[in-house]
Amino acid sequence: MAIPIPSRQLFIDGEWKEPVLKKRIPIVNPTTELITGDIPAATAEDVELAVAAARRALVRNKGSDWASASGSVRAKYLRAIAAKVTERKSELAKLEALDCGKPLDEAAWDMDDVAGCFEYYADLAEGLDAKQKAPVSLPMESFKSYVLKEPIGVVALITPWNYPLLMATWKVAPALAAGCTAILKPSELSSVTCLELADICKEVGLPSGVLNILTGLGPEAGAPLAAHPQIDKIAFTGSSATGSKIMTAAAQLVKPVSLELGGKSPIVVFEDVDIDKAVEWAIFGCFWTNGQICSATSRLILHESIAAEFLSKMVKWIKNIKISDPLEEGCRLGPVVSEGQYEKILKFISTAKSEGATILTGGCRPAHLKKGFFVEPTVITDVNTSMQIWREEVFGPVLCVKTFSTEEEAIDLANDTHYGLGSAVISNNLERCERITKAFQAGIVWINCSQPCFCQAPWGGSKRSGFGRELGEWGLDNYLSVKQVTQYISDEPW
Ligand code: TXE
Repeated sequence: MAIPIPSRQLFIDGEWKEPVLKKRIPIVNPTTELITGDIPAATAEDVELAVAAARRALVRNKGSDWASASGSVRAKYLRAIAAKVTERKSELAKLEALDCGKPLDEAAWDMDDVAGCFEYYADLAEGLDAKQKAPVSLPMESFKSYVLKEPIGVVALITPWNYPLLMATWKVAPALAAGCTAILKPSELSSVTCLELADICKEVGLPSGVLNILTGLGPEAGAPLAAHPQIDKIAFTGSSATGSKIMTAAAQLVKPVSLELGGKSPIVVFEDVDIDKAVEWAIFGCFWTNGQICSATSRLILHESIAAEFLSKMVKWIKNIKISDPLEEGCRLGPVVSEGQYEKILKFISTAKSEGATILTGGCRPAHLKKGFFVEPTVITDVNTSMQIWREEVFGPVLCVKTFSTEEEAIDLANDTHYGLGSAVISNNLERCERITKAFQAGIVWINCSQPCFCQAPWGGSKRSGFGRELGEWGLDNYLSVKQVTQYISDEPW
């Protein structure tokens, strides 16, 4: 069932290019721990070539460049990419599962979302044509004013490993739709499907230099890209620590950035719920993609009157989750992405224990799996708010639980974090849900669910989860600059 991982080069100016320093990074299969191939490792020298190519593509020849092509021309390419992703869905899903360990079914759904996102931004690119020269009403008749929305320029897109191709798409699709040219730097831990995106761009004849893909290490490829003076904007998804470095680099040249960083999102469950349904959402909200989701609702805030029944049902549910090779039929939980993440998660669990918390279920490698970076779905109780497990993002299948007695207490617990990405409330009282929605300090609120995501709705956080919004029209605005044009139209002298 497994397929060989294609050996690829960097994708610069529409061509495969060996890295100038000829370096490569091994790909480790997180299920078998074996090396299954390698990816090219870009350095500052390759960044120079990619940025130059993107700049040429932006302003190639007057009239034949990407930035001034009409939205409908750009849409044609985006739709062609979407069609190829759909055509190659099963192969891409297998590569994604092999590379980052997510169950094959989930990887296949990701590919549908990738295609859907390219289609969606194709529609918005077409819509841009009609929105040009949007009039602004002025209080003086002797002037008229309008707004031009123009591509920001050459953009650097730096992405993480949890949804490798989908996170890249959230940035590439709107950037290209807006008329920007781009350099994508995926995570060194899972770059395989992004290199296949390069192959797709070649197949559909995307003009050379419009999208360049540089795989490589953060400090060697990402840092020179973020600091490059010819980059007009940086869009980043990843850790808060790296986000802060990128913001520092951008500040040197006063470059715009959008940052989608970590989270420690709460899910508040009231006493008036259908417990079985609520358990299912809480499990989905934290263990989907192995908890490696920036918005994972990894702090369960549970009304004390239902806590015992809820947790006992939850443990029963968890015991039935199939943990296996992600390519195996029915797999619900695969390995985490890397040995580093595996060690980090186990360390979080042991620190929680040493700080006095209780491991209600999980906490170890599953006994039936001798190889691979597998961690059991873990639920931790007897948590207090000063513990590391309550405060820091684990980015693994680890849920911590606290109980509450009043609504006010629940809100205080939910907001007791430096992060502000996702949040969820489960209750049959919709008035209460509305109150809680307003009280949550977060960019996203889910009511009676957790994690559903649609490319039409804005995505992003507050507090240390970053700023700027991806997806929807907000995602397109990330890559557009607004130009005010005001004309004197009176015959009278000024
Ligand atoms: O993230 P990094 P890592 C969190 C999660 C995880 C932790 C570490 O808690 O355990 O971050 O993961 C590139 N200049 N999230 O180390 O470093 C890097 O190559 C420019 C949350 O993988 O943030 C990769 O392409 N770029 C998160 C990207 O940044 C640099 C998703 C993300 O890597 C760079 C991933 C530098 N100096 C991890 N250093 C989420 N919000 O979804 C690294 N990179």
